[in-house]
Amino acid sequence: MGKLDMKTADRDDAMVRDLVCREVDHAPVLDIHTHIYAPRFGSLLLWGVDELLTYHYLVAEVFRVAPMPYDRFWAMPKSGQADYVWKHLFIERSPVSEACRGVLTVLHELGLNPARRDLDLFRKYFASMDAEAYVETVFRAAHVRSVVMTNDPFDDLERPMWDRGGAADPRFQTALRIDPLLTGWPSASKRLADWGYPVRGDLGSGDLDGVRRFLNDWIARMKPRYMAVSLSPSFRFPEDGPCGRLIEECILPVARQAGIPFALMIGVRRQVNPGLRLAGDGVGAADVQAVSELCMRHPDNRFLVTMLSRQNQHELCVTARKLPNLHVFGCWWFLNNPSMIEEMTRQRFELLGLSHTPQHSDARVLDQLIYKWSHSRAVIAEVLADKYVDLARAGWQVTEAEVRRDVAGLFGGTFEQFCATAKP
Ligand code: HDL
Ligand code: ZN
Repeated sequence: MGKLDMKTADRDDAMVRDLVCREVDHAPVLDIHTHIYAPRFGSLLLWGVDELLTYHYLVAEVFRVAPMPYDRFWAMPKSGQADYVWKHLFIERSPVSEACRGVLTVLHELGLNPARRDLDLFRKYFASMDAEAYVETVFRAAHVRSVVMTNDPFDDLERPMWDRGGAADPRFQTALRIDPLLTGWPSASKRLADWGYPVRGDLGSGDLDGVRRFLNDWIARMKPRYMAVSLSPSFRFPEDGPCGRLIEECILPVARQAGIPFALMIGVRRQVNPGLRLAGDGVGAADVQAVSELCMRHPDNRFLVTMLSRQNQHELCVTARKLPNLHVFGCWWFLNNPSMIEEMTRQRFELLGLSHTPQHSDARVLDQLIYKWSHSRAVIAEVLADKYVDLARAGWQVTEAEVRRDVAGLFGGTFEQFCATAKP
């Protein structure tokens, strides 16, 4: 390419990059997996700087630099735990980890000056907030149009809140989470029996009917976008134990009839270190062949899949190329870091084009939407711009409307189209 052409090409590249950053930065996103609750769920909705500082990612990190007896930490009030994290991870050493940087991004984007390092001053700001108004503030700052919650009928705190009913809020969509059913059938079957379902635990036809009724009752109640489960690296399919049987005989027929996808989040080693509680889970490489078998054998079901091990990502993308009923999503948990988001998003654009959902926040604390989306948008914009620049090198200039269309798809539109194809 001649010198002049190069200069023109460089200028055009810069224009594309600016356009993509603008569109990605402000695109309203549907966050398809979070642990945030609508305000009507009361104390289940976590927000504010003490909740941010005691996020389980930071708990794991503070024990690395300032170990203490676990029970002594957990006996502290939330503010005491937050003080401990702030001291050891922010004041006594620079907060360079992704979870630490996230706290600073939230404070900064809310207009508080993190450099003041004055935790009590930050607390005053949050103390002045009302939950409903603050939801609006955070959704606006994060450009989030709606989140999908994680709604668990086996959660003793959440279940009674469904008895109270309450108006659905389109900003907070639901997902029916059923881990205990698939990963702890013996005790789950006892709970179903306590709740009045004719379940004996023998997985006979009566049990399978009872489980299908349980699922349908909660689908009618919650109107979930999808049913979800997180599974260990040892997940295999087909498998003639409770997990495989319940998926085959209950989850999939009910999901098909309800017209909703089944979401599998695979690769978590639960409670590697129980002393850390929520922070004690780990990761392991799982078997992508199980995903392939599941999707191949059930072409009329729709599957959303994210895997926790970096090791599984390429094989999952190749598997998705073979299976149109498989939608890959997110850089989950230990993969939700700039270096991993970049690697995974590049790989997905190269192997899947735009037919995937690059990110979900997994936010547990409302305010985290601000940092988790700000940090991810920066990386997704850079990778997407690179792809458009590659296209320009091949003589294909994308238009502003095409960029906006593509970004809307990546930020929830493609997920919604995929869910619509699940409808019977
Ligand atoms: O199982 C899950 O949905 C995970 O996301 C866990 O909730 C985990 O504790 C988490 O919050 N990861 O980000
Ligand atoms: Zn999660």
